[in-house]
Amino acid sequence: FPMGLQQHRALPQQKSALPMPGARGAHPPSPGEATIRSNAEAERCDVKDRELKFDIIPNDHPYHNAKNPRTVGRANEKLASAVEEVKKDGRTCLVVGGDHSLAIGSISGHAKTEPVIWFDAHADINTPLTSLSGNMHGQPVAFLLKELKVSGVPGFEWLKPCLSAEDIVYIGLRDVDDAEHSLMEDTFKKKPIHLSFDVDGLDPPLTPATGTPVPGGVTLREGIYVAEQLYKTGLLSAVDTVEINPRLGKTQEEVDSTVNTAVSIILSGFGKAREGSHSCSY
Ligand code: NNH
Ligand code: MN
Ligand code: MN
Ligand code: MN
Repeated sequence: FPMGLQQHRALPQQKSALPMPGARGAHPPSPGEATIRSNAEAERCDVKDRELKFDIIPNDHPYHNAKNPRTVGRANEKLASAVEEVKKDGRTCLVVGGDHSLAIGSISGHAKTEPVIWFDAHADINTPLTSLSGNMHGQPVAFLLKELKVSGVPGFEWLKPCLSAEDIVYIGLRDVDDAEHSLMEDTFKKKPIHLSFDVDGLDPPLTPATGTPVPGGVTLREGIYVAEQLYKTGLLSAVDTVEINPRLGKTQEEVDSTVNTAVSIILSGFGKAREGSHSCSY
């Protein structure tokens, strides 16, 4: 069911909504729904929810390696219209669900979907031809991408792929199938990366000699990790390290820790790995 939330506190005119899919039909709010609603309302959100009833299509035979295509396709068609309505209502849409295949409907219904941040251990970019599991939750990105031209899947006649490869950012990937890796290599063009690193993004005790420290920053471990990972892409082509101001250090120690922190970030960006490495590519 889709639900609408209105945030009174931060952005008075911004409202939000949640469609929550579930195949049970009309039902009293589940404990999960009630918990979300009461917590959201405690935060002074104006919650508007709605029921979505999904049909289970009998004899829903697989289409290649896509299981239950008609059931999933029609559920997503409904979800897409529900999300569209929530957006017309001027609300922010929240979908709480089980199966990630719901992103096909959710993203299609949310016409303005650039960029999409795909936060997941998995790339979910299998097609009905490449999937090893047959699970639809491993395929939504392929269905949404214009480049992959997935078509002919029963239940998805309504779907028009709405995303281009450059609209997707993945965060957290760590279990990508071989076929998915090939699809990603073919689909996503690798562009050189420019890292502009303001040391005040780190936690102030790490770089006290900077002009505008703000508490609650990134740890050294996290900062180094980011730089190491960027190095490992092989695409890092320029780096700024900024807001290092030795004159603002109150003691020599403050100056030193600021400089040392910056140096370790820089070295990580240029190939120094904490587990050891043969050489840096300065
Ligand atoms: N890549 C596997 C598949 O396509 C696993 C996908 N599983 C997920 N994706 N949970 O988020 O079946
Ligand atoms: Mn997923
Ligand atoms: Mn996943
Ligand atoms: Mn700054």
